[in-house]
Amino acid sequence: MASKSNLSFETRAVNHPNPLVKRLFAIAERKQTNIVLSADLTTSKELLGIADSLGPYIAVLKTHIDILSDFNQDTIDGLVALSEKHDFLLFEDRKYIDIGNTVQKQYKGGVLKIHSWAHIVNASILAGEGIIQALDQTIREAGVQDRAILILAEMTSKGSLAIGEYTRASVEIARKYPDTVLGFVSTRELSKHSPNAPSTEDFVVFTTGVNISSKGDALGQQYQTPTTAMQGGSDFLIAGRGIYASADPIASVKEYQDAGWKAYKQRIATDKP
Ligand code: S5P
Repeated sequence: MASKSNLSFETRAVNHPNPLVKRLFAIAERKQTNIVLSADLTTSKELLGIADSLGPYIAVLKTHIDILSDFNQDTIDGLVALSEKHDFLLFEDRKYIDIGNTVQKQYKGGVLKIHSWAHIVNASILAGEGIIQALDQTIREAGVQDRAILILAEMTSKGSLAIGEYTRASVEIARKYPDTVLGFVSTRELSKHSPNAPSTEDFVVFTTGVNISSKGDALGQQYQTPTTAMQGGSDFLIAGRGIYASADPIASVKEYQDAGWKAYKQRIATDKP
């Protein structure tokens, strides 16, 4: 049994080998939040505005940097400054999916230079292990301590094919890169009952498709609540429109923060390994 989800972030941070995970858990405990704001805004002004106003209540800001109509270096400088001001990590939801050689160029270069500013990126293993090898290599070559990868092991959209063997392979590949793969984007904890899990293993689970008041959208998105996500073994809750598109985003982010933190506290108080 390798589930660590019954332990507090503080305890997990002590034993975790990855410095970025230690930092993430420390941020969560310090700010008492496990909310990842999916800030899918389309102008730099809106993105930086929401990051500044909601920054105090979140652990991570997730971006889709390629949806900005006016992306430029000031956008990046602004995001980095706000991540320091409000003590949150930056997660670029790039969902890399190509051969390793191409992905290295997409990660390091282009106009977006994602490696230079995003603490966390995610990738699909549809194309095989080479993609993780490529991202891992780039992170190692740069020699920085604060870059890591999440494997997109499941998806929330209706009819998703990221299931079964694909999801199992995601876990197997993650195990081979313990220094740079910190966990998964998935709807639930994946490695809990896995017979091959080493006892030290502690993947971090980021769960998207989280919304308190909606079940889904017209384009196939499917939601669960903060409470069900946490009961399923999630560690960090990714929420977008439920927060930024509400009438009062500050009130909403506080509501998600309270729900997520309460469910986390309940889990560590009651769950048994
Ligand atoms: O399976 C997934 C994986 C991701 S990263 N389903 C998702 O919805 N996402 C992302 O989470 C999606 O790209 C979007 O940025 C966010 C969900 O936004 P919301 O507005 O539906 O909460």
